[in-house]
Amino acid sequence: MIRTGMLPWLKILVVVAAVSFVVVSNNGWAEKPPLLILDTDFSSDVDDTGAVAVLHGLADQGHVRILAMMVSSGDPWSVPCLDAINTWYGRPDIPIGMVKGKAVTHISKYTRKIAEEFSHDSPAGKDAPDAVTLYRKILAQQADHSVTIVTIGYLTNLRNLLLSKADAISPLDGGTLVRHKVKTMVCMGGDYPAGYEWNFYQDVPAAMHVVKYWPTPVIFCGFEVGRDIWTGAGLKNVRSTNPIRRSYELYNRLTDRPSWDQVAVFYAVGIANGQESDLWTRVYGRNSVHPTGRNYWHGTVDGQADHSYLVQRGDTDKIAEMLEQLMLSAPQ
Ligand SMILES: [Ca+2]
Repeated sequence: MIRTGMLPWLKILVVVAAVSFVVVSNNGWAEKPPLLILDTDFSSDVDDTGAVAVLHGLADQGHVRILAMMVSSGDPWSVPCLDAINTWYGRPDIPIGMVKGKAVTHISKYTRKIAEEFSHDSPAGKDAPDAVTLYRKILAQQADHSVTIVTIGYLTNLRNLLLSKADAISPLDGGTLVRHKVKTMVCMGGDYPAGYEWNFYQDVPAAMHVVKYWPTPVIFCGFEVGRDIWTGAGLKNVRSTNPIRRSYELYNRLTDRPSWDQVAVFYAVGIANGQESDLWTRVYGRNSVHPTGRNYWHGTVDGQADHSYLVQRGDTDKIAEMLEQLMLSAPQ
């Protein structure tokens, strides 16, 4: 299913690859899996667990290498829950960073249960590594312009990263480090061309700062993109020992749910591979976040602006089926 969905991406792949210098193989994927960091709130909604399943599914197919995951939620169970899911997928050593300082915190329907029911070796959230320190360590070790970041939660960690100072890890301040090491950021946040969306209004100062100052191209996946793509009920068909199934069971009794975060992760892996999707097109321009938390889109700039947002053009049911198949993927 995933390969069928990918084939039309090949149409303009050669052009994209020539621009971004991604070496691709004949099947349209980069020969060397591109590097990706996931930043997630992983607590208040369950589409984050679906997105992590999509990411592991694509990693199992050899299409991405997961460098690290960062948690932007203050929920102390988020990190152990995430580590439990990574462990179940056979990647127990993915470094996980935790937001420090002021953090948006909600009671989760699933994080504590998953952390208690599934094995992992992660400390509680407050003892987990600082996300900014981990970002700096990971980024400092990578080649220039080699890392894709996908954020599917609040922008707290990324704001804190931008504001970080030079230190023993790197002589570069956060903004310069990001500008050197990051290729693209994909952001599930906002509503386009204008609106009011959870990931932005939960931490408005962070959203305002990141949207204004992030120094690489940013592709926004808005509320309206994932809203109509419903997935999750298919998890009834996998074994009960699957933690993704368990999280949906705890969240909404294994019924369907919009796929905001799955879309962002799926798109991010594609774009990290140098693929432009025929499932979504892009509108170029410039995003901004108002102090109320509302976001506004500002025109186009000859297709050269460093902000763009996705507009769906593929079939909703086919996208949902493709994403859900990835969510059902078992560890390799
Ligand atoms: Ca999320």
